[in-house]
Amino acid sequence: MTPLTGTASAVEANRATRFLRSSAGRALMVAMVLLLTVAGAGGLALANNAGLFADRPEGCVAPDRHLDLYAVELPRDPATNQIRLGYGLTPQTASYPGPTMEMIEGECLAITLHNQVPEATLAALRTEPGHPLGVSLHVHGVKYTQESDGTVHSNSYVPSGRSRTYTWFAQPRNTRTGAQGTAGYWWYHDHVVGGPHGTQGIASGLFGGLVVRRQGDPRPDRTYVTAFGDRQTINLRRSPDTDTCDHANPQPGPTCMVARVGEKVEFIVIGIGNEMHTFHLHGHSWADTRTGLVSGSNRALVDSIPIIDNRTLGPGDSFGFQVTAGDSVGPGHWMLHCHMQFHSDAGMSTVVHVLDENGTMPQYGGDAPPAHHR
Ligand SMILES: [Cu+2]
Repeated sequence: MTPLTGTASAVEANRATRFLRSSAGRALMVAMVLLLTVAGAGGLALANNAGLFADRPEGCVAPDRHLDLYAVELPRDPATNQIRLGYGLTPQTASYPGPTMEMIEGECLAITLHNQVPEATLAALRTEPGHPLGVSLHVHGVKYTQESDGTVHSNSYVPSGRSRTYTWFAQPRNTRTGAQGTAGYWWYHDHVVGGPHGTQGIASGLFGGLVVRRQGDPRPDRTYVTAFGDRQTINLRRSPDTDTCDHANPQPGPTCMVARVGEKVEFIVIGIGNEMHTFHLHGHSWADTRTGLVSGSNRALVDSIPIIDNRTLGPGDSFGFQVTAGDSVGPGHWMLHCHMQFHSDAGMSTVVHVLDENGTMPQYGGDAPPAHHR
């Protein structure tokens, strides 16, 4: 806590003490104690009923920001004919992964999830007889109450055609209370579709990345999410479908990772499904820290942090980092792939296209294009 805040608190405390010593203050205090007693008894009597949990975490006085998020059915996967679902800030822009959420520590975010997935689709994905039909929003890393858990047992999911507001709090670090803060690379996903763990929701596309920044963190120019999953997939796709960049007019997106030399590019890496993976990026490396960066000239600190270009990723894990595109290596079609060889051989591979300063897609040397290239 800064000295300024401490001074302000002391003034408040003195003012409160003076008020409580006055007769009006004493009368108000008696009234408040009575009110709390009545409310407390009522709360205990109702505590067995569902739906009476606090709707936001302590520290979140009111949402600072509000978003609408839509869960929709997307066209089936052309390669496997599997059902595909996606989250979007509008129904028309839903995708897998869903929109990247960004928060800053101290911020409280309210997200209203609108379930536009037809009930028949949810029924087709159900793996447990009688399991409720709905979608939800469950988040890692930030704070939320049972009301925003996104699970069936807490009744915090959304039937088809309905909406529900979830509240996330990016609790800040507080050395006085010992709170470690929530800054980091996280993800959000459905926890209801198919069965009580949302296994079918995640496998169908209901997931996305979340970055919580700490005050003063450097901001990237671009952020890409790569979810490593089962069946040797990146964002549920296998090469060549992992990279659909139009070389004449590349449009950044989940299947077109593109940046100009010198841009700060951020990756959010998520492990979904059941298998272990190793994330590897060609031509770039990063510090194995919260941000992928390490600053300062403290030699002992800097030397204690490994610089890596490959990191293991288990189910549910997430990490992220920023790199300078093409730093010292220039433009190129830099591979990004799982380094379990049988995974990469099966198509768990994509490309980050680093363009030159003019935004020109680099040409391949030699006669034959690389194997990943359509
Ligand atoms: Cu893998």
